[in-house]
Amino acid sequence: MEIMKRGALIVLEGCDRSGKTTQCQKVMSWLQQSNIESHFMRFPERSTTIGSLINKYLECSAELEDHAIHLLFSANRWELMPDMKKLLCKGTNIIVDRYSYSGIAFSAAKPNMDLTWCKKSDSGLLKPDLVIFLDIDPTVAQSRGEYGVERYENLEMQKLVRSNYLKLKDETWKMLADRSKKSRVIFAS
Ligand code: DGP
Ligand code: NA
Ligand code: NA
Repeated sequence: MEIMKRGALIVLEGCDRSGKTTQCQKVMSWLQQSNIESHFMRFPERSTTIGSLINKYLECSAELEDHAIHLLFSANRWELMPDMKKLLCKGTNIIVDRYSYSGIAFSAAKPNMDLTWCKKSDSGLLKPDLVIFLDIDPTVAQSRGEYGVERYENLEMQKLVRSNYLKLKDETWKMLADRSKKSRVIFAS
């Protein structure tokens, strides 16, 4: 009897302009060339009803109270959980551009929001098998194209977000340092 292997849930995380989207595309094309059944997803997924509200918030065309938008980001992950479970169960790997760690790191960077509270609404979501964190110096990110277009893209916020990410790191994380900085080396945690 052939035993079906569950797909792997692989998440890429990092501050804004850390290069996640580019790296996700590279990983996806490598997987496809290698004939490894894989599916790409991203959070926030802006195409749903909840996602369109999140999109308006990020583009600054809507204002939402901090806790309320936090819960919407979380709901956006919950609404896609059944699809993710189905894919993983039939053996498809999923590569995800951002996940709960963004949810916690970004929201908890706001005044009057803390990590413990922010973790609660994502508790029970599928746990990733691997989290690849693209670590970039927020001042380097700031110099990249189109920086500052969306709500959270400012240096103060991104510094707080990075320090929150580092508090969330666990045994599933691999840290990739930015290669444009010569003093740093790529290391596996
Ligand atoms: P992106 O589409 O990857 O550029 O992400 C959009 C922005 O939203 C980015 O600044 C990170 C932020 N973000 C992603 N997920 C969450 C979340 O769950 N909560 C909050 N507060 N921000 C998030
Ligand atoms: Na962004
Ligand atoms: Na805070």
